[in-house]
This record gives sequence, structure tokens and C-alpha cells, in this order.
Amino acid sequence: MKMSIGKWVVAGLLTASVASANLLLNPGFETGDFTEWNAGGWYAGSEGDAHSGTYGGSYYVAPDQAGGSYFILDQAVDVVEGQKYDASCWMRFAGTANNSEQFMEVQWLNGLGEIMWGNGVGTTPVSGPQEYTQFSLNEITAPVGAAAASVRAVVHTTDVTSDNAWHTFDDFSFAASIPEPTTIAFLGLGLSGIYLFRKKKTMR
Ligand SMILES: [Ca+2]
Repeated sequence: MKMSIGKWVVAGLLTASVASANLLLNPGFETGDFTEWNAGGWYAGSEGDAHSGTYGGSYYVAPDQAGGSYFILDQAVDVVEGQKYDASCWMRFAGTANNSEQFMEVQWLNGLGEIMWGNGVGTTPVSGPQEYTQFSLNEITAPVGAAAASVRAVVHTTDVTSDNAWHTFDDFSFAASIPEPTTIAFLGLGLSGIYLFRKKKTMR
């Protein structure tokens, strides 16, 4: 009987950690392609293009590319409205640049799969060369009416470029935020209650 209570507690803790698992599939492009993603014009670069593993997702901006263009790599995952989520990825900007930038954004989709413009959130754009750096959007809340999140790598040309630039992304994560501290405290109270219960039984 004691053993079964112990197993139940362990099972409960395991369930709590599994709830924060990465919801994205092929998050680091290790299939060597964009399986599970939408990626027109992007390529899976190897070796130095990878933050971890073998591949990263890249977009190349060439000289004289028109301004005002967006090049997007995205994947949609189901969400629960009102739930908080954490998103992150690693970004690298290589080459030379004047008028291109890259950032990660999350757009919410309604039940019809349409973007709910105005509810999304993005990281500060990176507009010059940098080594792989992690960017995060923490505790973003799925708004009322949201059925899915579109997790997006965005490359944007702000004006006609003289760029010779590679915008690369790797190791995306999108997961439900961990429980609030109050929830953890409540969980702790529950565990100590079980401990007292067991101790009392042992003393008899
Ligand atoms: Ca990778």
C-alpha cells in the first residue's frame, strides 16, 4: 500500500514535466529538410549553419533584393486559449548587410487557421552579423479564440539591399509555460500531507 502511494506521487511529478514538452516537430531541422514546416525559398544548411546537430534553417539575402519583403519559415501547433506558452530559438546572422533583418515571432491562429493579426508577438530584430544567440518569448498567452500558434522565423528586407547575408535559425522550442510558483507550492503541500499520512500510519 505504501509503495503504491509512492508510485502515484512519482507518476504525478512525471506528468507535470511532460506537460512542458516541446510541441514543435523537427524543431532543429535534423531531418535535413523542412518536414513539418512551411519554407518557401529556405534551405537546410549543414555544418556551420547548425547550432546543434547537423542542420540549420537558412535564408539567403542577395544584393539588389527588393525592400519590403518577408521570407517566412513557420510551423503551426495546437494551443488552448488562455494558456501561457514559452517560445525560443537560436539565430545567427552571417555575411554583410545593410537593409535586412531577422526575428522570431508567434502569431495566433483562429479555428479557421487564419492569423489573428494584432495579437502576435516578436523578438527584437537582428540587423547585423552575430554568432548563434538564443532569443525567447516567455509566458505569452494564447488569446480568446486562438486554436493554434504559428511559430515563425522571419527575414525582412527593409529597403533595397546590397546584402550578401545568410539568416539562419535552429533549435526552436514552443511549450506550455511551467506551473506558477503558487501551483508548485500547492503541489508541495499535497506531498507533505501524504508524507504525514504515511508517517502516522507507520507509527501505529
Ligand atoms: Ca539543428
